[in-house]
Amino acid sequence: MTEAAEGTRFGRRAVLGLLGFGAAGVVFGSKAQGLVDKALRPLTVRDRTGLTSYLPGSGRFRIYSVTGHSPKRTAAEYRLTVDGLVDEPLSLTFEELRTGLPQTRLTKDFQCVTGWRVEDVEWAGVTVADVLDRAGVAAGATHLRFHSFDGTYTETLTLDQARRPDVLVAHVMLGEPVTRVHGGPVRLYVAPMYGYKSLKWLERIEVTDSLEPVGYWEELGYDVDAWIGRSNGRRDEPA
Ligand SMILES: Nc1nc2c(c(=O)[nH]1)N[C@H]1C(S)=C(S)[C@@H](COP(=O)(O)O)O[C@H]1N2
Ligand SMILES: [Mo]
Repeated sequence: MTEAAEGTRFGRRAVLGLLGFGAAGVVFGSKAQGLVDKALRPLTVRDRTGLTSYLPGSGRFRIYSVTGHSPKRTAAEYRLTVDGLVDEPLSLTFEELRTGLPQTRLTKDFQCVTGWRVEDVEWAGVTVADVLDRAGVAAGATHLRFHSFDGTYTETLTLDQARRPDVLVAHVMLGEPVTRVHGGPVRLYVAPMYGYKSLKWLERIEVTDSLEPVGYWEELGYDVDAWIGRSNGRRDEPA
């Protein structure tokens, strides 16, 4: 079976499986993304009919998971580890993230590097800057590496990028607790950058002195500094 045909079969089955969660579509990470997109078109036509707005929580997002599934972690069992070059490693509960640290709210767009955009999304959570202040960043640190409990996806930011006031450890998206398919209970939201920086199912922030290894999509050729409108050869409006 060709790569494209396999992507088609897997894509359709997973889309059908996920529709119950309110997903509009699923795309799997592969260099054949364009082919997978084509294969999914009959199902994502629902976007244009407006049907997805009746599906709870989906907004107009497309649901992406490079592993092909949505890992599950309840709010009660959730922990966010902050470690590496820090003064004091942290293990934060969902409750601490929701009530024990300063809360930041943002209403901003979400822009995927493949072209789709969702306007005026309501986000809330704790800025990465506030999380870092709690842990204390040790001398020599230059980068953060974010890890997902899907076991595969990673992302990086420089310390300066991560300290911006519009970079969130988010527990609210679309004005509601982040749903499982959108990376709940806790995901990253990096407002000034393309969507691939907004890692879902966040479980660990590692403070390091090295950019390497780069994140999942960067390894496949996407820009490390993913500024909306100023990277990846695209010209989109900032969020
Ligand atoms: N763990 C994980 N995070 C991820 C991805 C992924 O496949 N796995 N896809 C990224 C990409 S390319 C985009 S555009 C957004 C999509 O977010 P959504 O699935 O909530 O629409 O998640 C980003 N974060
Ligand atoms: Mo994306």
